[in-house]
Amino acid sequence: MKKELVQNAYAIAKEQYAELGVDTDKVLKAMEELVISLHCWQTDDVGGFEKPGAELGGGGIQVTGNYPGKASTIAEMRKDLDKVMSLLPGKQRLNLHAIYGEFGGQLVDRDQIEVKHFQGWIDWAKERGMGLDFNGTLFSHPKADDGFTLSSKNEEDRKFWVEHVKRCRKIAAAMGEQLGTPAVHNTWIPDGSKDTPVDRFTHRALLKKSLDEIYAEEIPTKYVKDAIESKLFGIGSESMVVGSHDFYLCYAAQNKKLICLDNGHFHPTEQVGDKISACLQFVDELLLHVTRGVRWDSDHVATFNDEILLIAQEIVRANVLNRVNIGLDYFDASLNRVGAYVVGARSVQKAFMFAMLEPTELIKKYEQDNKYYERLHLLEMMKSKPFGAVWDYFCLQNNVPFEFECISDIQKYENEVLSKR
Ligand code: RNT
Ligand code: ZN
Repeated sequence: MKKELVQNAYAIAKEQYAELGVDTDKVLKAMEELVISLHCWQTDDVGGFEKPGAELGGGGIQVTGNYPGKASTIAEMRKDLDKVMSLLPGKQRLNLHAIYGEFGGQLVDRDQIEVKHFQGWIDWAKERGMGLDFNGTLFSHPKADDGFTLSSKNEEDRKFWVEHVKRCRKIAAAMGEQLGTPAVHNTWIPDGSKDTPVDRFTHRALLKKSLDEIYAEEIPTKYVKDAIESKLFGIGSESMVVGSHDFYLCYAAQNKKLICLDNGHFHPTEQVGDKISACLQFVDELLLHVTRGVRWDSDHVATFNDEILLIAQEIVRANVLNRVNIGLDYFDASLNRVGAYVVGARSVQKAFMFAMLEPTELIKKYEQDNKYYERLHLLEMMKSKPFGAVWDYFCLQNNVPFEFECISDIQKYENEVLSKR
C-alpha cells in the first residue's frame, strides 16, 4: 500500500472522528503506551527446554497440529520473537514459563531452578528495553501426572510444587528488579478431577495453604506482582477444577493479589468484559490472558471479535488501563507460529484502538438520559467509521508493515528460516 494513500486516508478519518469529539492523534499516542505481553510458548507449542527434545506432557494443556518450523532451541525462539516484534507496532513485554530456562543441557528439576537459568533472558530483554513476566510450570511433569500439584494430598508432591512456585516468584522478582519494571508472576495449576469427586473441600483447603506458604515472604510489588488464574474445566479435569474462579477471586481480594482472567476459561456465554468492573472494585490490578475459546479449546489464536472488543471497551471506558496487564495466551501448532503471534497481537491492539476511538462521553450521556435508541445507534455507527485508516497510519508511524504486507513478510521468513528447521 502506498504511504500517501495511508496518509490521505488518515487525514479524512481524523476529520470524521473529530466531528464526534474524538481526537485520533491522542488515540495514536495512547496506543504507543499500550503494552502487550507476548507469551513465549506459541513459538514451540509449550514444549520448553527443560530436557533435550522435550515434548508437552499432560496436565490439561493440549496443543494440536504439526506445522513445520517450530522453535527447538532458545536461539531459534529468540530469533522468532525478534521477528514477531519487528512486525508489531507499539510496545511489548515477554512472558516466560519456567520450562524455558537456559539449563545448559542438564536436567534441572522444577524445585531447583534459579535466577541464573534466566539471566540470559533478562539480559536479552534489557538489550531490547523490554519487561519480562513469568509463570511457574505446574504441568508436563511426573509429579503432576495424578492431576494434582499445589492441592495434592501427597505432602511430598505438594511441597515440591510450593518450592517450585516460591523459586519462580524469586526469579520474577529478579527480572523486575533488573529490568526496572515489575514482572507479573502468574500461577495456573491443572489440578482437578475427571469424574465427580467427593472431597473438593480438602483440595481447596490445601490449595489455600500452598498459596499462603508461597506468598509468605513479602516481596515489594515494584519487583513482582503475583497473579492467580482460574479455569472452568480442562481435559482430564472436566468434573472439578480446584482453582475455580470463585476460589481465586476470593483469594485475590483477601490477599491483595492480581486476578488473571483468561477469556477461554469461562462458560461460553459468560463475558470477561463484564467481569472487569466487578473485579476492580476489590482487587488493585488484573492480568488478562487474551485468547479465543472454541468449543472445548481455550487456546485458539485471538481475533478481533466481540468478546475481545468488549474487554477492551470496558477497560477504556472505565479508564483503568493502568490497572490491567495485558497478556496473550494461545497456542496453535497448525499454522505458521510467527504469523499466529502477529495476527493475534495485532487483533488485540486493534480492539483497544477501536475502543479508544469511541465518543464515550457522548454515549454515556445518552445512557444517563435513558436515550437507549440513540446509544444503540451511535454504537452501531462507530462500526462503519474509518477505523482501518487510523490503524494503518499507526503501522506507518511505527514503521511496521501494513496488514497485507505482513503476509508476504512472514512467508519470506518461513521460506528463509522456518522451513529450514
Ligand atoms: C491453561 C492456562 C495457562 C496456560 C499457560 C501455558 O489453561 O490458560 O495460562 O495456557 O500457562
Ligand atoms: Zn491462560
